[in-house]
Amino acid sequence: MTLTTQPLQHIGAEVSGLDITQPYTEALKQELRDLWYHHGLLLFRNQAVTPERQIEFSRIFGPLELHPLKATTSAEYPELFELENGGERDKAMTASYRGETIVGRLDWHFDLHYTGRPNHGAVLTAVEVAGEGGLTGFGDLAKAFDALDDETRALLGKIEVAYAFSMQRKHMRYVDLEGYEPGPYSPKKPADVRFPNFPESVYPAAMTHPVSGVKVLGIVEQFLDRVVTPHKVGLSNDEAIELLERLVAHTRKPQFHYFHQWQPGDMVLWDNWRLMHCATGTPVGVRRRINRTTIEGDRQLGRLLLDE
Ligand SMILES: O=C(O)CCC(=O)C(=O)O
Ligand SMILES: [Fe+2]
Repeated sequence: MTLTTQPLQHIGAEVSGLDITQPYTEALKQELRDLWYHHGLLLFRNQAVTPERQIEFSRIFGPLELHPLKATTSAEYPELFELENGGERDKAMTASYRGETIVGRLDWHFDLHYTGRPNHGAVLTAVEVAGEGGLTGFGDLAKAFDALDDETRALLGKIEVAYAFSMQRKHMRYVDLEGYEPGPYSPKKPADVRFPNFPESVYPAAMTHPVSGVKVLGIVEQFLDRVVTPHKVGLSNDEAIELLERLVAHTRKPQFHYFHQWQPGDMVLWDNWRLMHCATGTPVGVRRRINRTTIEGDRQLGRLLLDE
């Protein structure tokens, strides 16, 4: 197999020449890992995906992880996490955004961020594509870091940020709450979705990718709470809040984003130590199914604020 790449819009690359029904040589596996680190986001089209093949492909990038949200893992394949819209789980995922009722919208986030140990990456495959909506957005925070001015980059090198896990979107400080109304069944506390009550987590504002060494902006809007001890770097609380507002606005610039509209046979792999992602959600009643496998995070990128 000979792989070729084509840039996607703004970030990431589409890879041609892979056939997941064929065996992988060691050289091909290494080439795929190199492309993953280089681009952060890889799209493969027209793949004859089965759960077994998705699991085998994902293992090229590391051991697989089971997600804490047990309710949605596949009974047959514990490594497979089924994301479904248009089924019985819709109720808890439904909310209103500027008068529109939407199922499964997710703000920009890193997966498992609240554990201090985000998974290394994940693979999504299209099982059933939505007739309307259902895009997955990716944002390259290495590119976002590079695009900052020198002064801001130097300041970020001295700062840590705290993230406060919460189930209610309206409690999050830096997401866009304009016109947002939770739905009648929106979860109110972690136990409502069988989640543990995660403590706050703290990350460097300028993260270093553990493998590639690239600098990654450690700012993502979901759960973002505050700069830790801003006075230590000479910032007032007001200045610290304004800094986070400015950085969140920076991460929202389309030049760092790629939104994937799913087609049957699509498979997407991303580096969760570098890219944030989001989901646009679907209108009520629209069916969509994505199968997901998760590549284990074997490094502690953040710490939990348990007893400080
Ligand atoms: O449904 C999607 O498009 C992505 C959902 C998501 O955030 C994830 O799989 O981690
Ligand atoms: Fe996610």
